Amino acid sequence: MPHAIHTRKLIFLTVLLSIFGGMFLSGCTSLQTENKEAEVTPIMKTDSPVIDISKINRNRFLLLSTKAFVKQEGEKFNIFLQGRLNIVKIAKNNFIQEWNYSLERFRVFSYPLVKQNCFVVAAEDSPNLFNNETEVLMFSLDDFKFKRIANVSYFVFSINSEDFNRDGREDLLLTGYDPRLDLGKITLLENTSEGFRKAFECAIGNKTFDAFVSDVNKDSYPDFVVLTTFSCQEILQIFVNKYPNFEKRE
Ligand SMILES: [Ca+2]
Ligand SMILES: [Ca+2]
Repeated sequence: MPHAIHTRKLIFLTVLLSIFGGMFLSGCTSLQTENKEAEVTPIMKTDSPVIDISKINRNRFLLLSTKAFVKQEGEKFNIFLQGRLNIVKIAKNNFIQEWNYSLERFRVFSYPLVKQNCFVVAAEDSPNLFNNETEVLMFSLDDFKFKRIANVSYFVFSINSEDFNRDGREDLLLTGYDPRLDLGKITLLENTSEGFRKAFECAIGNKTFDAFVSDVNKDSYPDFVVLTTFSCQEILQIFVNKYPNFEKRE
Protein backbone atom coordinates (compact mmCIF):
# COMPACT_ATOMS: atom_id res chain seq x y z
CA MET A 1 0.00 0.00 0.00
CA PRO A 2 2.73 2.60 0.82
CA HIS A 3 4.33 1.75 -2.50
CA ALA A 4 1.00 2.36 -4.30
CA ILE A 5 0.57 5.71 -2.56
CA HIS A 6 4.12 6.66 -3.43
CA THR A 7 3.57 5.74 -7.07
CA ARG A 8 0.46 7.95 -7.24
CA LYS A 9 2.44 10.83 -5.75
CA LEU A 10 5.19 10.42 -8.31
CA ILE A 11 2.58 10.46 -11.09
CA PHE A 12 1.10 13.70 -9.71
CA LEU A 13 4.61 15.12 -9.46
CA THR A 14 5.35 14.12 -13.05
CA VAL A 15 2.25 15.97 -14.25
CA LEU A 16 3.18 19.10 -12.30
CA LEU A 17 6.77 19.04 -13.53
CA SER A 18 5.58 18.55 -17.09
CA ILE A 19 3.51 21.71 -16.77
CA PHE A 20 6.58 23.62 -15.63
CA GLY A 21 8.42 22.53 -18.71
CA GLY A 22 5.52 23.23 -21.05
CA MET A 23 5.27 19.53 -21.81
CA PHE A 24 1.92 18.79 -20.24
CA LEU A 25 0.55 16.74 -23.09
CA SER A 26 3.71 14.72 -23.71
CA GLY A 27 3.99 14.11 -19.94
CA CYS A 28 0.47 12.70 -19.78
CA THR A 29 1.00 10.62 -22.88
CA SER A 30 4.08 8.98 -21.41
CA LEU A 31 2.01 7.75 -18.46
CA GLN A 32 -0.45 5.93 -20.63
CA THR A 33 -0.16 2.19 -20.90
CA GLU A 34 -2.03 -0.27 -23.07
CA ASN A 35 -5.72 0.45 -23.46
CA LYS A 36 -7.44 -2.08 -21.25
CA GLU A 37 -10.68 -0.12 -20.93
CA ALA A 38 -12.76 -3.10 -21.98
CA GLU A 39 -11.75 -4.95 -18.82
CA VAL A 40 -12.64 -2.07 -16.46
CA THR A 41 -16.06 -1.59 -14.90
CA PRO A 42 -16.44 2.08 -13.95
CA ILE A 43 -18.15 2.72 -10.63
CA MET A 44 -18.07 6.49 -10.72
CA LYS A 45 -17.45 9.32 -13.19
CA THR A 46 -15.84 12.64 -12.28
CA ASP A 47 -15.40 15.81 -14.32
CA SER A 48 -11.72 16.13 -13.44
CA PRO A 49 -8.95 13.52 -13.05
CA VAL A 50 -8.81 11.99 -9.59
CA ILE A 51 -5.22 11.73 -8.36
CA ASP A 52 -5.71 10.42 -4.84
CA ILE A 53 -8.29 8.50 -2.82
CA SER A 54 -8.08 8.43 0.98
CA LYS A 55 -10.32 6.23 3.06
CA ILE A 56 -12.17 8.08 5.82
CA ASN A 57 -14.10 5.16 7.23
CA ARG A 58 -15.81 1.98 6.06
CA ASN A 59 -17.87 3.61 3.29
CA ARG A 60 -16.59 7.20 2.95
CA PHE A 61 -13.68 8.37 0.84
CA LEU A 62 -11.91 11.68 0.24
CA LEU A 63 -11.03 12.27 -3.42
CA LEU A 64 -8.40 14.74 -4.56
CA SER A 65 -8.69 15.90 -8.17
CA THR A 66 -7.22 18.62 -10.34
CA LYS A 67 -8.82 20.40 -13.25
CA ALA A 68 -6.63 22.08 -15.90
CA PHE A 69 -7.34 25.40 -17.63
CA VAL A 70 -5.52 26.79 -20.65
CA LYS A 71 -5.16 30.56 -20.71
CA GLN A 72 -3.76 32.70 -23.51
CA GLU A 73 -1.48 35.50 -22.38
CA GLY A 74 -0.20 37.39 -25.42
CA GLU A 75 1.54 34.86 -27.66
CA LYS A 76 1.82 32.29 -24.90
CA PHE A 77 -0.58 29.59 -23.78
CA ASN A 78 -0.28 28.74 -20.10
CA ILE A 79 -1.81 25.85 -18.22
CA PHE A 80 -3.22 26.49 -14.78
CA LEU A 81 -4.60 24.00 -12.30
CA GLN A 82 -7.47 24.11 -9.86
CA GLY A 83 -7.82 21.50 -7.16
CA ARG A 84 -11.02 19.86 -5.95
CA LEU A 85 -11.81 17.93 -2.80
CA ASN A 86 -14.80 15.59 -2.74
CA ILE A 87 -16.15 13.32 -0.08
CA VAL A 88 -18.18 10.45 -1.46
CA LYS A 89 -19.87 7.56 0.26
CA ILE A 90 -20.87 4.17 -1.06
CA ALA A 91 -24.54 3.35 -0.73
CA LYS A 92 -26.16 0.40 -2.48
CA ASN A 93 -23.25 0.03 -4.93
CA ASN A 94 -23.41 3.70 -5.91
CA PHE A 95 -21.08 6.55 -5.01
CA ILE A 96 -22.96 9.52 -3.59
CA GLN A 97 -21.26 12.87 -3.33
CA GLU A 98 -21.57 14.15 0.20
CA TRP A 99 -19.40 17.28 0.00
CA ASN A 100 -17.15 19.11 -2.43
CA TYR A 101 -14.82 22.03 -2.17
CA SER A 102 -12.55 24.10 -4.39
CA LEU A 103 -10.78 27.40 -3.91
CA GLU A 104 -11.09 30.58 -5.91
CA ARG A 105 -8.38 31.36 -8.50
CA PHE A 106 -6.03 28.64 -9.75
CA ARG A 107 -5.20 26.80 -6.57
CA VAL A 108 -4.35 23.17 -5.89
CA PHE A 109 -4.14 20.91 -2.87
CA SER A 110 -1.37 18.73 -1.49
CA TYR A 111 -2.03 15.08 -0.74
CA PRO A 112 -4.35 15.14 2.27
CA LEU A 113 -3.61 13.61 5.65
CA VAL A 114 -6.77 11.93 6.97
CA LYS A 115 -7.16 11.49 10.73
CA GLN A 116 -10.08 10.21 12.77
CA ASN A 117 -12.10 13.44 13.02
CA CYS A 118 -10.40 15.72 10.54
CA PHE A 119 -8.16 15.95 7.53
CA VAL A 120 -5.26 18.30 6.85
CA VAL A 121 -4.33 19.59 3.41
CA ALA A 122 -2.09 22.36 2.05
CA ALA A 123 -3.67 24.79 -0.44
CA GLU A 124 -1.31 26.58 -2.78
CA ASP A 125 -1.24 28.51 -6.04
CA SER A 126 -1.05 26.61 -9.31
CA PRO A 127 2.66 25.98 -10.14
CA ASN A 128 2.48 28.38 -13.11
CA LEU A 129 1.69 31.34 -10.88
CA PHE A 130 3.14 30.30 -7.55
CA ASN A 131 3.10 33.43 -5.40
CA ASN A 132 4.54 32.21 -2.18
CA GLU A 133 1.09 31.55 -0.76
CA THR A 134 0.57 28.15 0.83
CA GLU A 135 -1.91 27.70 3.64
CA VAL A 136 -2.23 24.55 5.73
CA LEU A 137 -5.93 23.88 6.35
CA MET A 138 -7.56 21.54 8.84
CA PHE A 139 -11.09 20.40 7.91
CA SER A 140 -13.47 18.90 10.45
CA LEU A 141 -15.04 15.67 9.22
CA ASP A 142 -18.17 16.44 11.27
CA ASP A 143 -19.23 19.72 9.65
CA PHE A 144 -16.46 20.25 7.00
CA LYS A 145 -15.59 23.66 8.45
CA PHE A 146 -11.90 24.44 8.19
CA LYS A 147 -9.36 26.52 10.03
CA ARG A 148 -6.00 27.80 8.80
CA ILE A 149 -3.36 26.29 11.01
CA ALA A 150 -0.11 27.46 9.36
CA ASN A 151 1.48 29.11 6.32
CA VAL A 152 4.63 28.12 4.48
CA SER A 153 6.39 29.70 1.51
CA TYR A 154 6.81 26.65 -0.71
CA PHE A 155 4.82 24.06 -2.64
CA VAL A 156 3.72 21.22 -0.33
CA PHE A 157 3.26 17.69 -1.67
CA SER A 158 2.73 15.57 1.41
CA ILE A 159 1.74 15.86 5.06
CA ASN A 160 2.62 13.27 7.69
CA SER A 161 1.93 13.29 11.41
CA GLU A 162 3.66 11.98 14.53
CA ASP A 163 4.27 13.14 18.07
CA PHE A 164 7.91 14.08 17.50
CA ASN A 165 8.55 15.66 20.93
CA ARG A 166 6.44 13.10 22.82
CA ASP A 167 4.26 15.68 24.58
CA GLY A 168 1.01 13.84 23.74
CA ARG A 169 0.09 16.06 20.76
CA GLU A 170 0.49 14.93 17.14
CA ASP A 171 2.78 17.25 15.18
CA LEU A 172 2.83 17.68 11.39
CA LEU A 173 5.68 17.09 8.95
CA LEU A 174 5.38 18.84 5.57
CA THR A 175 7.49 17.99 2.52
CA GLY A 176 7.63 19.80 -0.81
CA TYR A 177 9.78 22.21 -2.78
CA ASP A 178 10.30 25.81 -3.69
CA PRO A 179 9.79 26.17 -7.47
CA ARG A 180 11.56 29.54 -7.60
CA LEU A 181 14.76 28.31 -5.94
CA ASP A 182 14.60 24.65 -7.08
CA LEU A 183 15.01 23.52 -3.47
CA GLY A 184 13.40 20.66 -1.59
CA LYS A 185 11.83 21.79 1.69
CA ILE A 186 10.80 20.14 4.97
CA THR A 187 8.87 21.77 7.82
CA LEU A 188 7.88 20.37 11.19
CA LEU A 189 4.84 22.07 12.72
CA GLU A 190 4.70 21.51 16.46
CA ASN A 191 1.23 21.13 17.90
CA THR A 192 1.06 23.39 20.97
CA SER A 193 -1.78 24.44 23.27
CA GLU A 194 -1.92 27.69 21.26
CA GLY A 195 -1.91 26.08 17.83
CA PHE A 196 0.75 24.93 15.40
CA ARG A 197 4.16 26.63 15.24
CA LYS A 198 7.20 26.00 13.08
CA ALA A 199 9.69 24.00 15.18
CA PHE A 200 12.07 22.91 12.42
CA GLU A 201 12.55 23.79 8.75
CA CYS A 202 15.31 22.90 6.33
CA ALA A 203 16.15 22.76 2.63
CA ILE A 204 17.43 19.57 1.02
CA GLY A 205 18.06 18.61 -2.60
CA ASN A 206 15.98 19.99 -5.45
CA LYS A 207 12.65 18.41 -4.58
CA THR A 208 11.34 16.50 -1.59
CA PHE A 209 8.46 14.19 -2.42
CA ASP A 210 7.42 12.43 0.74
CA ALA A 211 8.55 11.34 4.19
CA PHE A 212 7.95 8.36 6.38
CA VAL A 213 8.36 8.26 10.12
CA SER A 214 10.26 5.55 11.98
CA ASP A 215 12.40 5.30 15.11
CA VAL A 216 15.58 4.61 13.19
CA ASN A 217 18.03 4.69 16.13
CA LYS A 218 15.64 3.00 18.62
CA ASP A 219 15.84 5.76 21.26
CA SER A 220 11.99 5.95 21.39
CA TYR A 221 11.89 9.36 19.66
CA PRO A 222 10.45 9.24 16.13
CA ASP A 223 12.89 10.03 13.33
CA PHE A 224 11.97 10.48 9.67
CA VAL A 225 13.28 9.56 6.24
CA VAL A 226 12.64 11.71 3.16
CA LEU A 227 12.74 10.84 -0.51
CA THR A 228 14.47 13.71 -2.27
CA THR A 229 16.30 14.42 -5.52
CA PHE A 230 19.76 15.88 -6.07
CA SER A 231 20.33 16.74 -9.74
CA CYS A 232 17.76 14.16 -10.90
CA GLN A 233 19.14 11.38 -8.64
CA GLU A 234 16.71 10.09 -6.04
CA ILE A 235 18.07 9.54 -2.55
CA LEU A 236 16.66 8.62 0.86
CA GLN A 237 17.90 10.87 3.65
CA ILE A 238 17.50 9.97 7.33
CA PHE A 239 16.82 12.73 9.87
CA VAL A 240 17.49 11.69 13.48
CA ASN A 241 15.35 13.35 16.15
CA LYS A 242 17.34 15.73 18.39
CA TYR A 243 14.27 17.82 19.10
CA PRO A 244 13.82 20.59 18.18
CA ASN A 245 16.61 19.84 15.72
CA PHE A 246 16.95 16.87 13.39
CA GLU A 247 20.40 15.66 12.38
CA LYS A 248 21.07 14.31 8.91
CA ARG A 249 22.57 10.85 9.06
CA GLU A 250 24.95 10.20 6.17
CA1 LIG B 1 4.02 16.74 19.89
CA1 LIG C 1 14.78 7.96 17.26
